[in-house]
Amino acid sequence: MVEPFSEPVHITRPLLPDIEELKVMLESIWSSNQLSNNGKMVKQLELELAAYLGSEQISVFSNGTVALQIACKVLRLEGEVITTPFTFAATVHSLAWNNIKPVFCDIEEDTFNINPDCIEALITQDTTAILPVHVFGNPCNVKKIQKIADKYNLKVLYDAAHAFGVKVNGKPIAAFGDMSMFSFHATKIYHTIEGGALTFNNPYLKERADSLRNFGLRGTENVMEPGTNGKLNEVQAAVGILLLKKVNAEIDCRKKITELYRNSLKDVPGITLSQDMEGVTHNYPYFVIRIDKDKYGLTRDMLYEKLQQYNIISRKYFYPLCSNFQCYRDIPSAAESRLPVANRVADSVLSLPLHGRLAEDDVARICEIIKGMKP
Ligand code: T4K
Repeated sequence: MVEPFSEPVHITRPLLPDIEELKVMLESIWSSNQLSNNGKMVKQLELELAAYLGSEQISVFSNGTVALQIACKVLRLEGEVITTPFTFAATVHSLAWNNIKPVFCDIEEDTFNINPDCIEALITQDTTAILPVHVFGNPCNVKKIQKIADKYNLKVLYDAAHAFGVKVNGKPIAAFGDMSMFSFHATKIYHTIEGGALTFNNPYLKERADSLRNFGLRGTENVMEPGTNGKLNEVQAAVGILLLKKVNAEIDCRKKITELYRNSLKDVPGITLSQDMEGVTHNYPYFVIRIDKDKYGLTRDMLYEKLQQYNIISRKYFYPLCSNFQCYRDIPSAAESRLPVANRVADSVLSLPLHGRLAEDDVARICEIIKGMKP
């Protein structure tokens, strides 16, 4: 009988910068007296991130949600946008905040990403774009999506909140679509405490995004359009600069833990494990399992509850589906009958603890508990 953990084992713990290095950065900010509004640290961070993410043009923001809201404006999206219901609320809310109608598309059973084969049937005269999400850092079928977008003259805005550093056949994930949004929230593998970024595949878009994050100002006396305040401050940018030096080691640790989980849980009947995709350089942001209640003997919700009794904090990302939120469920495309795969997936997935400081012994113990629970 494996004992419960004495302290909670969290689904994630943030990557932290070296405190002494941060003090040096803070002293530099203090002596400059520039705390926000596109200061030295933000400019340095944008340059370093552009190199890391393989994108010539990048803008950073106070969070990923505001970045996505601004991206919709930059691309002049309106009418209807086709997206996935299997995502965090922020994806769909960003459309709604721009008075755009989300149109929900079903997902693929293996990757949990938008199913490109279901997109065309949802396109109407009002469709202006596709907003796919690289869920859990697994790249969407970028080729098929672009083909559809080209055929119908649609924009593609990727929610790459989970996909920091991911590559497809050596190509950075930011290279696909018109724009991509990355989240730098503390729960992400790379972060600026709160923060986000947009990468652009058209050199003219950055200028407008930078203006929109700063109230629509161009210079001190010109306001071109109604912008918002989406600026990242200098202290958070300093955290970002320091964490960029640590993120590769974090990804390596997470890969190792993912392999431990995979080895230990591979033969458990009723548990399906997430797998690496061919040609993809993964970043291991989440470790997701799927529960088949008939074969495992417990439902996903029962396992979730039981893990809590052992002080293991798992999460049902992404349950409930966005299409089942009260604010979206009356949209025709939100009907459960139109999203059979997404509903099935949302009812059976569970994300287990995964972060760079999670001890190998703890992973082994979590796996023993999961195996021991099977009736
Ligand atoms: N698109 C997608 C696909 C997204 O997943 C997200 C955000 C966005 C867009 C929007 O990006 P942002 O605007 O957030 O940049 C978290 C995050 O708040 C959210 O960023 C993230 N996705 C979402 C999937 O997860 P919660 O509500 O699950 O976080 P919370 O507070 O329950 O924390 C989870 C665990 O992390 C806890 O067990 C404790 C630990 N934790 C958390 C924080 C914040 C820490 O140890 N330290 C911390 O500082 O939403």
